[in-house]
Amino acid sequence: MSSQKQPDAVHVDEKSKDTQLAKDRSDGTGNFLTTDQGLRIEHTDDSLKIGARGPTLLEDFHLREKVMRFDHERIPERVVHARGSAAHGYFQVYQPMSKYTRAGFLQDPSRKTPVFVRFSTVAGSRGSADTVRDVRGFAVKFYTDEGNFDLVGNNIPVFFVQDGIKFPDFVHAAKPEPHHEMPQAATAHDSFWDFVSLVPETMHMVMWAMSDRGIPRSYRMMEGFGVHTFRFINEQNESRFVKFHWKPLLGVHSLVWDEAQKLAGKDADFHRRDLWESIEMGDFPEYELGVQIIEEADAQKLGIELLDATKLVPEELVPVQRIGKLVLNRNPDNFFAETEQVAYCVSNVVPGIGFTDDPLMQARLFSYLDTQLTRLGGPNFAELPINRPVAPVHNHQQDGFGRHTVNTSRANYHPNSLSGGCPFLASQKQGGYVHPPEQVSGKKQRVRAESFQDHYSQAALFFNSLTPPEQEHLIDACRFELGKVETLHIRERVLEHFAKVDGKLATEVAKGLGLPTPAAQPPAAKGPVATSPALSMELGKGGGIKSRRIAVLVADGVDSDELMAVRKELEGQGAHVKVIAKHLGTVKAANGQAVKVDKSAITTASIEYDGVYIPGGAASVATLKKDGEARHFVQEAYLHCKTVAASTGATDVLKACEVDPAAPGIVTGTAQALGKAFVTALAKHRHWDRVDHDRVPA
Ligand code: HDE
Repeated sequence: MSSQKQPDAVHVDEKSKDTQLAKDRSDGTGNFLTTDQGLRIEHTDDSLKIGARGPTLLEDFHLREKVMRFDHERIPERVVHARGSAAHGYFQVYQPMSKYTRAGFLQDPSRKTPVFVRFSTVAGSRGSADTVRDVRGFAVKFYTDEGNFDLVGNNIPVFFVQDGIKFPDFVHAAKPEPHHEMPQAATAHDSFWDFVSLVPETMHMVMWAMSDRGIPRSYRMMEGFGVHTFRFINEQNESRFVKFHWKPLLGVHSLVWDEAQKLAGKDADFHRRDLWESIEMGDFPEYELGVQIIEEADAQKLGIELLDATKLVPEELVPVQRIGKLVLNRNPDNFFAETEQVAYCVSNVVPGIGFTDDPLMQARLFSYLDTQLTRLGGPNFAELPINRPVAPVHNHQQDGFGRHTVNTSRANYHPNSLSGGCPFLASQKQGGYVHPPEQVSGKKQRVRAESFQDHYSQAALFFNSLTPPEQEHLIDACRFELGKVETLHIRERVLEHFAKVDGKLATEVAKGLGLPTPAAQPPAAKGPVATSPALSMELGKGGGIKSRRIAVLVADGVDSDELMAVRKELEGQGAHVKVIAKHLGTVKAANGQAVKVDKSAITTASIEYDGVYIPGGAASVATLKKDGEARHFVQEAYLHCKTVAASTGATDVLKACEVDPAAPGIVTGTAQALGKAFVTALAKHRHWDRVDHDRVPA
């Protein structure tokens, strides 16, 4: 019987996962309220009792079920990356990649593979703020014909430690301290920097985390990296090293630290909201998948230890080939069922993709599967709708808490004859996963290789590749974080390490801490390149103003023609305009028209926008000049180096805010002329050249 049956197979397309999930969706609209057993309920607001004021009955199964279900709603949050937001979408390859890999989803440019992507912070709890200084997770689950492939990456291409055995120590040090559980979602405390000061391999990643990469403007505007060196394996079983990258099409952009801190209070969901609203508005986040492919024979020549996750391969040395596009186009239906229950596992690979001996990666291959046993309550979490592959699943795994699958075969073991030997094994040709053969020999020992000992050269490479404003931000971040460290010798020890990265870094941070500068000791080891422009966000800026949010400040008497002209220009470029006034409803324009107000000033702030525009209209300008809230709005945007535009008739508002109309990123002129210059200035994202350290912060 079994030999005549064709094996189950799928031909995944963009909708495959959605169709599968549809079977599990439940919509109460137009339906009766029922118990979990399907029994219709006629009354749910009062428990069953004897008399109106009498005792409640144990017999009340509806009360018991409702309260019992409520009591058990919580599951453990992720031990790291607890705070996250996710979206559905698809991945499409540009060209067949058969020369390098036999992975099916990387062959056919006409096909779209469904994906589920979760972005996260690392240190904070599930309810912590989005805009804290932290690494961001960038985890992608590809539901392919050949099973799920999970690329569980970060927005920083290197990691703090080289060996997974240090991960628990590192995370303990970074998380809130054990005695009082403070601070939440922040590394600005003694135990984190104590660890850093004693484990110099952290230095490269510390540079990244203290740079503007640690405070992204949006999940849609950050890069992603697989971090480890993986393998691509082709049909001929030839193996090459590969490093994965995600490149956002909107460019890579950040917040400024003051803004990030204020956002954490004004809108703790800033990144979550940005992702959700963008997808709802049709601004689908897009990223290109990039690969750096390295021939195994060339690995030694690179002069970079590919198994050391604290090292990157500069793009100038091995270019990033862009091989496909990821598009996120659908928000989840239910946060818990999808975003919370999704389980990414580094060990989920497909034929054509393999691992390396990176000791950090090896620990991850164990950890994800293991942690999910606790978090999702047993071994059957792969059957949860969001985790279930679209590819067919057949094996002898069975039982355990929450089992969904009803196996019908009598033989639950291999080999068997009772079920004709089924399910049977697949050869490589039939899609079986074959580990690439590798010759390995050596002594069993607990050691760190000599090639893992250079901890400073790439930290220096990163620092030296930044533009002066980016370096200044990094120095300020270190002054902030170490300024919060209470133990003097920890601060001093960190400075010693900074001196081994860069003299200016150590001197400037030391000044902020009021400590003597340790003697500079530039890194002895030199990498193959002195600087890598690709590491600077500033040098790689771009992406136009699509999906950017622009605030327009108005009051009664506003010149609505000017407002319309600038709005048209901005919206023509894909930006979103929000009209802000003292109150909701409408304001009356100079020509008598009603202008709809999107937000009242009390409910919003400049930190939620990428730029500000003030249209003319004598009465509106006179009101805004006097209005403290409006002035604060403009001054704050100015201090955060955002583009501020004012029509000629509104430049008095700039004056009232002590904003120099000639400063970089300040655009003035007639509304007709101003639009284009405004768009160009907004596309620069921030104007660092007008930083004014002596101003009173808005
Ligand atoms: Fe993770 N990491 N990690 N990690 N990681 C987890 O798995 C771990 C590392 C990353 O949105 C956990 O399901 C170890 C590097 C992301 O659900 C856990 C080591 C990178 C996410 C775990 C690392 C990451 C996690 C916690 C060092 C970038 C969130 C909950 C050996 C390449 C995935 C869970 C999501 C989550 C372990 C280091 C990325 C405990 C042991 C390097 C994006 O298993």
